[in-house]
Amino acid sequence: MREMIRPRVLCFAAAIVFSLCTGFGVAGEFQDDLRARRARVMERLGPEAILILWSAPPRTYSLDVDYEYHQDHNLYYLTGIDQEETTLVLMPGNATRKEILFIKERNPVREHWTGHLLSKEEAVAQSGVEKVYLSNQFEAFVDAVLARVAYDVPRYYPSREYERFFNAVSAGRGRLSLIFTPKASLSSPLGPVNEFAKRVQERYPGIAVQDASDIFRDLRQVKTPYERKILEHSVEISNQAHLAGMRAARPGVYEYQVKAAIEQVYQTNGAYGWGYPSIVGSGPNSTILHYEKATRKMQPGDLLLVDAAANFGYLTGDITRTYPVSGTFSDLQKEIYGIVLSAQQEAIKVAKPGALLSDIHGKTVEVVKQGLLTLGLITDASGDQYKTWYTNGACHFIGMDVHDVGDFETPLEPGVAFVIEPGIYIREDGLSSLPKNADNDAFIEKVRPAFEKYKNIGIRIEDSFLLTESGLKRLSAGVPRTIDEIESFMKSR
Ligand SMILES: [Mn+2]
Repeated sequence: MREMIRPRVLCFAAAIVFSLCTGFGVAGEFQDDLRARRARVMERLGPEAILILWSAPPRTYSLDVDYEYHQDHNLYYLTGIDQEETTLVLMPGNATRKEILFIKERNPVREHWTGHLLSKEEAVAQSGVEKVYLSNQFEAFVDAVLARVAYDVPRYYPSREYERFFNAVSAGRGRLSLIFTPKASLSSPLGPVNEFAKRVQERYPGIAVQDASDIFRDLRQVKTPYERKILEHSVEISNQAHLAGMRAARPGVYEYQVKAAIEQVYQTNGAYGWGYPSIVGSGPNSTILHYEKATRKMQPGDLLLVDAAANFGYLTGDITRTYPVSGTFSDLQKEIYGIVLSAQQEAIKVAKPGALLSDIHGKTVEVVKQGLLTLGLITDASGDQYKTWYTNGACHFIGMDVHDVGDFETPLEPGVAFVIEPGIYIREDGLSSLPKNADNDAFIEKVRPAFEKYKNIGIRIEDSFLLTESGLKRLSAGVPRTIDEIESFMKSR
């Protein structure tokens, strides 16, 4: 027995010594995860590639004021550093320097104005990357290694540091991996990454340039245990924010006051802010999918559609609730609400390992079609008439981006986070905006009575889910969702 225990005790002791020596104590869980993420990226890259990832540029708000800085998500995913002018290089074939970070040089005068910049030691501690250079060394580094010249290695001292990559380049197998920005059109200017790729191809035609987007798409689609924990916490903040919004909403109050109540909860709970601009739309505004103005005064009898979530630790959920500002649903509102809710509830049953997001969406469509037919808002459930009123897709991944990267063709597995968000929007111009033709004329004539009854009702119900080894977890379950839950919450507030 004793023989079996001893190795575990040793490992434990070694772990303590390691964390004491390297300074990765309490904060080490994130750094361990970052290291594991980089290792998985390097495995996909292979030893003959070099990956370069740049930080997001600061963006001007106006004149000399910038928007709050927000890091590029792929760079943050691998470094945990949210400082501008940061570049990560991965060279999986290197002997020791497989991970290299470039950071902005410290400058006391500048730091007096705009705050602390990371020292090399702090960058090491924050990212777990052990080789750190200054950003003004990046040009020289890249020029050297692409030309097969060892960088920062004593000149007359034989080094095998970069040998694997250099040999690959000599043999015409060297690859440069970048994340390309999608091209808007042929005439739009190339982004900086594409410009960089073009210059490399001109100067080093032997190095193939490849897009690394798929690697990040695949890895980010399956959340690590650490990410799951942060995402759950992020959604919990959003849940509290939705409750605050429900408490603030009433006739005579402006939409922006509800928005303020929601976003205050983000700030007081240590979130960076919103994961996407809050949508707070009352009355007819509830039928606008991405209504962001929030300027209307709410009227008795209005429904309020709130689609909002916090960004905590660079992870965001996505939650929508639609509720009556006076506290009780009208009968007509209940009819539409009931359809959307049962569409979501039926779809949840489909959300199992092995399913595709399109299967879940398909289930919502089935239920919505039947409901719209029953209410007289469509005349034929076999075709696409429902798309007049159900205009959004029910599912997308969530994570660092609210519409997160991920492959829709990959079956669901534990670690995948996504939303189910069916909606019905009876918007004022829903019929008049249909293309003019005989079919539509007949359709409009038949559904007009129902349209007049339900117009200006917009309802979306959206929850954030995490598929785990023990089943599906509705992370936003803390926000009232059924008609009873909502009405009793509004009564008790
Ligand atoms: Mn959504």
